[in-house]
Amino acid sequence: MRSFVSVLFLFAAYILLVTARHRKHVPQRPNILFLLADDLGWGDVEYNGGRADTPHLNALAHGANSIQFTRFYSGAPVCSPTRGTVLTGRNHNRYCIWKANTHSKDCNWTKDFQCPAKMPLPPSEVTVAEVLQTAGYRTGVFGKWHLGDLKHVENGHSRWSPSHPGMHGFDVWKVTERAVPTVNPNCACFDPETCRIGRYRKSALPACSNYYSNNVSSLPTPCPPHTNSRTVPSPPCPIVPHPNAILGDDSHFIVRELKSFINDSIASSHPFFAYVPFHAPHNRYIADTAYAMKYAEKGLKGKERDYYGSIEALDDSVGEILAHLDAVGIRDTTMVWFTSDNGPAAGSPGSTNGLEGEKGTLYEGGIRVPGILQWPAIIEENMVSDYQVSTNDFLPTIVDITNTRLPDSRILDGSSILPFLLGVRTERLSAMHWAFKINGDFSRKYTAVSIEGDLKLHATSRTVRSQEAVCTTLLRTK
Ligand SMILES: [Ca+2]
Repeated sequence: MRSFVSVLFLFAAYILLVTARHRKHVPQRPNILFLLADDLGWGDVEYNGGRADTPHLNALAHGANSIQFTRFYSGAPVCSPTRGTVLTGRNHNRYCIWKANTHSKDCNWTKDFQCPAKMPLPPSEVTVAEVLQTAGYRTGVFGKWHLGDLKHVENGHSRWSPSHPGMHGFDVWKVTERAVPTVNPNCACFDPETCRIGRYRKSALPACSNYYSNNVSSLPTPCPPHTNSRTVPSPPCPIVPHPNAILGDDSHFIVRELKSFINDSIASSHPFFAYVPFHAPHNRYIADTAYAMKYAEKGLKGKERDYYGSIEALDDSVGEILAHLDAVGIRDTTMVWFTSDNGPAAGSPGSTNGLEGEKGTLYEGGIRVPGILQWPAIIEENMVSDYQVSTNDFLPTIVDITNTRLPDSRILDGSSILPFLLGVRTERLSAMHWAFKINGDFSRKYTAVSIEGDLKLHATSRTVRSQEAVCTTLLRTK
């Protein structure tokens, strides 16, 4: 009898322990930072065998309040589609962003909404920024937008396009339309040696307007700050390039803008969401002088020197962000996500550290990317986890944590990882799916992939017209 009571007591204690763990208090209004590298391969970070020095990312991955995900996936194998998945929680094929640089004529939605922009994220999509903006968050995006041109020409004047970040829930934005050089980003430049020292042909100066912003003092009223996420300004507001020359490393510029946004958010007593899509290490990767010299001293030159140098500049920028969170006392109340939008580009020095494929493919090297989440409020000890996460999961997770809602019952392709963070769930319940057309061209081969547990279904078709799968393989992803 005594042993039965003892067992009963131990069982009750176990239940209490488990329940207490599951009752862990979840702060509903954390600050949220989503840091996104561009074309950073699985093997490009030092902690996964990369050749660039990434001490800050190493520390973040190994930090006491971090999870290092070994199975973190981008929602697509190229830029624009993955960015759509981050913001919407939905597969990019649902809103016609088949590829990077998709032109609006490819999209059916333009029949109902005349958008002159390229690569537009449709206004009908609801972004995580809109959800959080509605919930009282201050929202900002700094870096590479790549979800629609920011401007269009109307009656000879450059105007805001209907697909800029202000249309998608961002209060503050300083963004580019697409890739820019990782040094001196505000000017078109094609030669690393020339770009590095900021020496441009005068003929290139008119092109020095890659960054656009909605809160520069030169904007006329009543346009700025443009915070209405659904209304096209009427009359359309002129789009104004960032007024100052941006010299030096682009990642550092982005962080300076981000720190200012964080400080303003604290001053306004609002929680913030900042989406920070860096340009590094996407081509044209150019290392700023100090970084270039460091890797030159290691015997590297040309593309390798600049590629690794631009990654270390990115790493230093991440370190600067984390130091700033400490300096202003919000490290514990801020969740920090870090990942990449796809694998390394073919022809770049980027590394998958042995994973098959590269950017543009749905093999592991194209979509399995570095992934880290730091959140001291919930994560109490470092964990290296093979729990599968996709960029599609970001919005559902944030909606779950903040106890917010989407305005309708639209289909989401991601799922919340909060149950995993709380220890309630140890394995992903739902499969993850990709469908990608090479170069977005329907007449060429497409690939569809599903991952469930350790199994990966990889199907290809010669033509989408035939709907005929000519190759289907089932393979283990590890
Ligand atoms: Ca990319």
